Amino acid sequence: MLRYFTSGESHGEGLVAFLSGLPAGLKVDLAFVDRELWRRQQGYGRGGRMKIETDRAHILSGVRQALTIGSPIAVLLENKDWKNWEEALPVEEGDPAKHKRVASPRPGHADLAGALKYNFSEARYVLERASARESAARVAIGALAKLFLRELGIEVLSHVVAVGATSLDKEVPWEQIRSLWDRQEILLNCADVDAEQRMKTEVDKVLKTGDSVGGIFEVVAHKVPPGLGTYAQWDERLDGLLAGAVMSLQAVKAVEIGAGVTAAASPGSAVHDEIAYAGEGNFTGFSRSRNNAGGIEGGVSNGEDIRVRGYLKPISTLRRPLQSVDFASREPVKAAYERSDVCVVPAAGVAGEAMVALTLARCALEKFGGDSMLETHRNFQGYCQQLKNY
Ligand code: EPS
Repeated sequence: MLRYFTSGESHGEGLVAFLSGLPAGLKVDLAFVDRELWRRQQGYGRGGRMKIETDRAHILSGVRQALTIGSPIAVLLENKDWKNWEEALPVEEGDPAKHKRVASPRPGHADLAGALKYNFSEARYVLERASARESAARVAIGALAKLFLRELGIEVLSHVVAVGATSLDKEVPWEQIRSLWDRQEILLNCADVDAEQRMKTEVDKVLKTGDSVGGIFEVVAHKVPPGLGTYAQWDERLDGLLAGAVMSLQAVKAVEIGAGVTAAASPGSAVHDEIAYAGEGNFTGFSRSRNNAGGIEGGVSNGEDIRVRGYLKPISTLRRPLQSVDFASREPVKAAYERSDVCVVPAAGVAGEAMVALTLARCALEKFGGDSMLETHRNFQGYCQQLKNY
């Protein structure tokens, strides 16, 4: 079974991610992992931190001679900014005068809820772990999940559908999403250049006013075979697993699969994807006229592209802060401000890809199993043959 978790503080020495359960014999392309980390750092509206950090995956265990060996994988991402924080966040007691308090909680951030929960007198430790910097660790292991899925012919990528009030109203075909990956400069990772310019204007507006902006990213998983996930038990449904995985990302407040949001207001005839039999196709001879289901019916992948959207609230650290309360005096004050981003929609999309890839890799391993890639391939090909013969 594929299991994963992360540790690390935003301004600590580094982030660590663990991934256990990948079969042995998977080729690990470190340049690919680092490019995924680079992609997460891009986008118009990111803050000064991204100029400090150049995230690189330092694999500590589980990979030898460029292949997985079936043992748990640990990945370290160093925080270059740590040198500026060693006295503020020491592991040992250190000098309390050098600790950096977060004196008033930011509305929308975890600050107040976290301080109450863990009984902290201020929000420094809450900020450190709740920060979206943690998503870099997920992207590192998500890249390994992507390498595994690629072996089965599955690819996972994202694009930006909306920034603030500017949105793209057409479905973007896979080939266009795929071509975004080749861009050497990432503005807002939108497939439509005109819409991307309008999205940039949305970011410029909030940059001027000291505000922040949210948006929507869409993750697309291409060539997923029918049959991942199941309706047999509530917690094994693929849509539920994907929704939970994407919702777990910092700042995501809603998740949509396929045309889920507009479908709620449409008649069934305008929503459901009619079925035809063409005799040949990706996995079977069945085909669909459209993909409003987002590649999942009854909690099971149906062979169409899987489409999952993450809706991001605007970043909650504001240069022109909202009203809050001082933790110590309980007097009304402005919320704390610390260097931050104003728009992270493209970056969140890359983190969304990681979560979708990890979820699909887990479901694929549950279905096909295998301790070595040879065994996984054999099982996968046997199933694909079964689908062809259906
Ligand atoms: C970061 C995400 C944001 C950044 C952070 C790096 O974190 P948060 O969710 O706390 O707003 O602001 O950088 C800093 C904390 C900083 O020192 O600038 C990321 O995605 O890497």
